[in-house]
Amino acid sequence: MKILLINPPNCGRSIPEERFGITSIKQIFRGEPLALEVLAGNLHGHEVAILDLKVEPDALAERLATLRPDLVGITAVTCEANTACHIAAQAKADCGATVVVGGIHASNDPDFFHRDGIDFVVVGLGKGSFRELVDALGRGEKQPDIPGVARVRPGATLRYTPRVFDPRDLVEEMPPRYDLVAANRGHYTLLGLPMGFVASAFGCPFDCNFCCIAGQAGGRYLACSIAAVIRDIELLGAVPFVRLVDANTFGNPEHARALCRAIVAAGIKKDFFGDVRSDTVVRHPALMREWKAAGLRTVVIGFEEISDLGLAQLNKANSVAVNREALAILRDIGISVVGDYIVSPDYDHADFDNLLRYMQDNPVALPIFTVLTPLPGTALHRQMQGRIVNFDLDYYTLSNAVVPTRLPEEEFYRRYAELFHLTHPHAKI
Ligand code: B12
Ligand code: SF4
Repeated sequence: MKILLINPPNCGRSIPEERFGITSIKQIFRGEPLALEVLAGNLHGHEVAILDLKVEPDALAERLATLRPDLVGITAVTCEANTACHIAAQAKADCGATVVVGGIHASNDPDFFHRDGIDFVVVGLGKGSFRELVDALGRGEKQPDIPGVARVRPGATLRYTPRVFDPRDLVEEMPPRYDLVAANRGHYTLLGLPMGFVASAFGCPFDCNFCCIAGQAGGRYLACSIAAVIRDIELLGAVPFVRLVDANTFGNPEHARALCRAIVAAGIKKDFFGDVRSDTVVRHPALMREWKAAGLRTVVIGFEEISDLGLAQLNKANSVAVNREALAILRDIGISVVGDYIVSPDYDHADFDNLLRYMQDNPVALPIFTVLTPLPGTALHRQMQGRIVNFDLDYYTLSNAVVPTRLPEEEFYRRYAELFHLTHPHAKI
């Protein structure tokens, strides 16, 4: 079968830019489409290509015309969901391909893709289930019943058997096909650094109400085997910086320690970036120190809130004191910190002032401010549903307010933009 896997172009719309001419908030990120490389790894025996529209935004029509794929697979985060539907429609119209959509939005809100132009929606980890689907289609099955795969039948309700994910869904013996995007490697930089992506775990054992990661592995936390992670790091070859893309790289501290030791034992000399919770840092400072020696350069921490009440409202299961202590530990070890903070649409001027003061007292190398967004499929979405006024998923970039702001909108976005101006000049990663 000829299979084309498609990464949508950079998309997402910006209210501050469109309504108030504030252009400084919207950021363009570009990194390799690891999900597609991972899926391709388990499609041996088929002719597989990856089209990364973030690198080649105008290549869709030409690539569909030259490859004439039998099957098109599209990945999408929430702000890419509308674009994924447009890509699906074009793939259908231009070459009648079977269209499959997967990724974090499909996993949390599969019903969104229950529409004409799409044939199947893959919910959660797809490396195993997508292969099963391809095999079933290859055998000529029209309505395969595969757990985790929903068949789209417009007019009927979207029905599927939820998949109970386990380590077999990682299909670890098949490495990601980094080679399929080798020509794009020069474009894959993050924070200006040439960066390769490696997955070392999926899902997260926590349950923060705004977070969509639970949908990735059906609420489970699955760590990849040490051997597979080492293999993937080595497959990246000369790329000097490696982002462990897991939502929670240190979710199993013993496993994380074993991985760190294996990196050292393998003689790997790279700079690593990974996500960690602040309470893990505080509970396991020795682990962080060991990782620093193995090359951990920067950690991304979701601090989210600057008060214990705010953290509790997000079900973060953490405290401001722990956040502060983690920063002190990491400063002492010499690991730099990218900190995520959530700005509520309910912020008034005093809240913005407090956040700015907090950032001065607790500086991080690179703060990232997002606007609290009820992502479809999350507990927060169920809580805030009645307040949502903007349902256009193009705006679900985490930098737009989709519920009314307490401050007049323009004032809200001017203060939001100011957070970046006043804190970013100190960035050093
Ligand atoms: C790497 C990354 C990026 C890279 C993306 C590289 C790319 N695809 O081009 C970059 C840096 C570019 C990026 C950008 C953004 N990102 Co991002 N990113 C991530 C991160 C850290 C890892 C994703 C990843 O590679 N995982 C590893 C792969 C193997 O796992 P996976 O994607 O889940 O894939 C599996 C399944 O989902 C499924 N699957 C996935 N796709 C498909 C497709 C098919 C056909 C099938 C069958 C199955 C399938 O099978 C895969 C293998 O089992 C996640 C957080 C996380 N830990 O997941 C955030 C995350 C996905 N990003 C997020 C966001 C918000 C963004 C931005 C909007 C940020 C911004 N404000 O601009 C932009 C969006 C880009 C745009 N269009 O403008 C959110 C998404 C929330 C949401 N519901 O939308 C996440 C979850 C972070 C978070 N916790 O909030 N991101
Ligand atoms: S925000 Fe972080 S800790 Fe909370 S559920 Fe998501 S990935 Fe886990």
